[in-house]
Amino acid sequence: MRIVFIGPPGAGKGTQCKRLVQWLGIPQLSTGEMLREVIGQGTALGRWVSGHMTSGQLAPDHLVMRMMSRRLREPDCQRGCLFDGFPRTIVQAQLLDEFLQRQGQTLDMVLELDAQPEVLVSRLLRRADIENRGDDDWETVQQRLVVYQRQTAPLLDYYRSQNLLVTINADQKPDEVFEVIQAAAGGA
Ligand code: B4P
Repeated sequence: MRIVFIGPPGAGKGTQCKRLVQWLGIPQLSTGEMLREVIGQGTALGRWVSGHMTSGQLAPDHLVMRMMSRRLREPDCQRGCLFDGFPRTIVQAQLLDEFLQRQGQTLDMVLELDAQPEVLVSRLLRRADIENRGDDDWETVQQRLVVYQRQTAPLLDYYRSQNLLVTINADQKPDEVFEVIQAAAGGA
């Protein structure tokens, strides 16, 4: 099974994917985590990526797709995977479609995690206190919300037109969100 998670920053994509990994036994592919690993290597590329993330911008499409296609070729992804925060632009979605088509694979479902902006901001500011992430301060979070509306939200129509989109109210407790996701994924 291949499921894409779309949602604004702080909607809980990572939180819910981690739970679903246990339940479905397929890997979680988080482009956010992949990019943070690149940054952690302290190379020139890492510093370049860090500049994008700490200003609330997305990393470049070609770089993200290169990381993702390398990961998708690994054996544990052949049975399926959870796309956590990828694709985030129409270009990434088209590149993913082309990649999957070449492999004779398809997406089963796209889950949109929907929550109110004030809920998202308060979650991310709380996370900033715990994890000290460079992109969770108030100003950067505002910028990330703008970028989500401009660059990622158009994907909802893209996947709606393919009859893949299921919208979940992510404005509930994590356990409650997970129950709804299990019901949706169980029926796919
Ligand atoms: P990500 O790492 O994907 O993170 P995110 O969007 O901030 O958060 P997510 O929705 O996963 O929230 P989480 O579960 O952690 O992206 C970070 C950055 O990487 C992007 O801004 C971008 O620059 C770059 N990037 C990533 N993918 C990219 C791509 N494809 N192309 C280009 N650039 C890319 O939850 C957040 C907090 O809320 C946590 O503290 C959690 O405990 C809490 N929480 C979650 N659900 C909750 C609930 N139901 N109730 C209460 N709290 C909850």
